[in-house]
Amino acid sequence: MKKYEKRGDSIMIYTVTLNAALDKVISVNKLVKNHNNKVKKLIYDIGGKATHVSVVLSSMDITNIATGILAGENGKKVQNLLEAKNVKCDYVWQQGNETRESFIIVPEDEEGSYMITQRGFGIKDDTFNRVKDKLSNLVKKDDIVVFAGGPPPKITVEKYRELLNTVKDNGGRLVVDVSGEYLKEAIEAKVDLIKPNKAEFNEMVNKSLADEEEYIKELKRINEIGVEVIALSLGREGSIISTKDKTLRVYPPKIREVNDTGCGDVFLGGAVAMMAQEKELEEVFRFATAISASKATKEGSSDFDIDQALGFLKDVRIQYI
Ligand code: TA6
Repeated sequence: MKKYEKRGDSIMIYTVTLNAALDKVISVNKLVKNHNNKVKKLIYDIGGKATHVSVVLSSMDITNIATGILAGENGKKVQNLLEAKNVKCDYVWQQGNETRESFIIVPEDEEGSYMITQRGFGIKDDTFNRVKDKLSNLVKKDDIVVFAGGPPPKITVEKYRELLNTVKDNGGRLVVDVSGEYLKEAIEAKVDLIKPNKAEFNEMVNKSLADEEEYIKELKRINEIGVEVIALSLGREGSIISTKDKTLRVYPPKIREVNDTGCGDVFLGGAVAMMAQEKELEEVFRFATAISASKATKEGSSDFDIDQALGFLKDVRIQYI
């Protein structure tokens, strides 16, 4: 992993959630179509992806600031949930709107969950400019800025690129978890780390890659363009980590899954936590995999247990391919 030039002050990490969400995690015994399925348990949790990265960093006492866009009573609920997890918030608020809701249905009789997310409200130019100005004023050389989550309406690919460039102009490092045309922009911007899943990767390369060898060929092509690290998420099967010099196949520990929602976001949070401590590639993604496995054993979308994750480290298997 790229090393920072030692700075007098410590680096800062900013997480940018442009389309935060209030998650409503609903567990049911089983989900039956055309049936009145009764709620067994309802948890309000933090949503929107980069928010989860801040939750991981703050749980490890790694200094960070959660920013992006919030609105209304739902926005206040999200900020309260973040602050209850010791996350320092500095969001831009848009008046007259409500932060969206994500509905995550977790049937207890099967693995996995069903996620239904609202699109979110349209971002006004003034709101966008305030986010851009905030990043321009705050980000310093070698700071890490994490963009994660689908952008909201009116944040065009061009505007997204403007935000990435604002960070780059200040010498910041970029970690991006996004899909579609936005992911292509991130690659063209030569960000430091991207974390697509298989579907997002196939969509981005515009073909359905058949086997590991084809994936690795495409991964190396993107490394050559200038993206330092690509973490290709394979969900429950783990991940492939690609840099110019190395390719890792990382296998997660065996766990009893309760809710897979948020695993990718907590994985990214774990990776950023290790990057900020300048750990080597293997250690970065061993920890990312372990903490993501811990999240899978929890009900909420931003829950995990650091001690449980540390216990999983020995069970994460890493192969060089
Ligand atoms: O990955 C989990 C999650 O962040 C949920 O918390 C839910 O809010 C959803 O994803 C939001 O995804 P989106 O891509 O719509 O930003």
